[in-house]
Amino acid sequence: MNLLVVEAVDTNKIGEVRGGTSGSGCASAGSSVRTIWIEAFGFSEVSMDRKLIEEYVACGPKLRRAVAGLGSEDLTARPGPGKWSILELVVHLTDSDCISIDRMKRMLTEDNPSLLYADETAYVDRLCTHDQALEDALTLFEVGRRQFARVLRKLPDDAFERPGTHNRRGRVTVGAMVKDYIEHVDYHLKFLHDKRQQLGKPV
Ligand code: NI
Repeated sequence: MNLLVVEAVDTNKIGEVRGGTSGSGCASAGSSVRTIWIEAFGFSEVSMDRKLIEEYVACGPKLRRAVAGLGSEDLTARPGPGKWSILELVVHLTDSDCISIDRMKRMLTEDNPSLLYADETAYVDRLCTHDQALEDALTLFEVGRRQFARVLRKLPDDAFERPGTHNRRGRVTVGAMVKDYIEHVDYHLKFLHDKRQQLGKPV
């Protein structure tokens, strides 16, 4: 079925609505109230809870645990739900993190910078994802968050309200992005766990 899909917690895509099937990893039909709210208003207002920074870092080990015990055939198989393999899903999370951390850095160092759309489906389809290494993707993800958390922990409260303007979604803030990128991992881990189930290798 062709649906208008809201990519629920893809911070680099929040608010973007596009036509397509709900098969790919991020493009789930499971749009949440939060997503609809973000869709309507362009950004999520959150007061920064410092514990979120530690949750943000903890996503690295959590992602690593989620792929434990999988062989190369498991990683490149394409069990449902979603069209992506587990390797594609992990590389997507790593690519999204590289983009989001760069965006937050620019929001912290420039006044309301422009943030450009990135096509996650094209990243997976055109960037030789199955030729990328799981271990390096996990390492990039973990190291990126661990290093950026050292910055986040030192920021004054008002820094989390610093905005950027996405060319499709409008205003976002640093604090909202930290929260959304915790949710981004949890969102995709649900797919990953279901894929493992289909492979006969539940967590
Ligand atoms: Ni995503």
